[in-house]
Amino acid sequence: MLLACWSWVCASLVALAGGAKLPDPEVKIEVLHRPFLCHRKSKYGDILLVHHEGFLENGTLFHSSRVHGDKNPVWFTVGIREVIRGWDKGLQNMCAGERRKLTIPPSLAYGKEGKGKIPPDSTLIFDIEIMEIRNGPRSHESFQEMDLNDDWKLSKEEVREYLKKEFLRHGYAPNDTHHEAMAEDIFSKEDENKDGFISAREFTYKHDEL
Ligand SMILES: [Ca+2]
Ligand SMILES: [Ca+2]
Repeated sequence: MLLACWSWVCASLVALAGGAKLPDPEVKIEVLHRPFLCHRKSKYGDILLVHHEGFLENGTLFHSSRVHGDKNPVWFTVGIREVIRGWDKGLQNMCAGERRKLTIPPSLAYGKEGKGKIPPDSTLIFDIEIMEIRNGPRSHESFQEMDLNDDWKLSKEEVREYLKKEFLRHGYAPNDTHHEAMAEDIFSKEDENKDGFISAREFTYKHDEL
């Protein structure tokens, strides 16, 4: 399981690495199953739990989360390039229980290099099912949860409390020294005007427009 704060830090790093942009090719999205009940839809910054099968264009299966590894679905944050860009683009606006087929051009997947079993310049086809959707570290809900005194800004104390809670929630022992260092790191990136607080605007600012 990913810790929310790691994704948060990761998002800032990705933003720094970002460069000039060309118009993007599209992901082809086909809905295979849409559940009758849909309480909320996935959006930028959400954490998704998914099962997935990946195929090459010739039909070769190169990965299945149901068959390979520990056979568990995987968690990731959508929209921050923690995964290939084709997933970031193709898995928004989805309900829990929904299944989609995504056809992803190489430039939104592993590009000219390829990776492992994936040859260079491969178009990839994924069958993806969302098992669960959770609020990501960038959501309005997360901000409110972190802002303990409701003053619309986060102090270092509040960020440390949040990190402690996240650690416990994921079954790790809290570690004050570690949280202190993480809070420092987060503030050095997120507190843009260096006033010692992360404002709601600083928090929800999208580093990477899709
Ligand atoms: Ca506060
Ligand atoms: Ca600030």
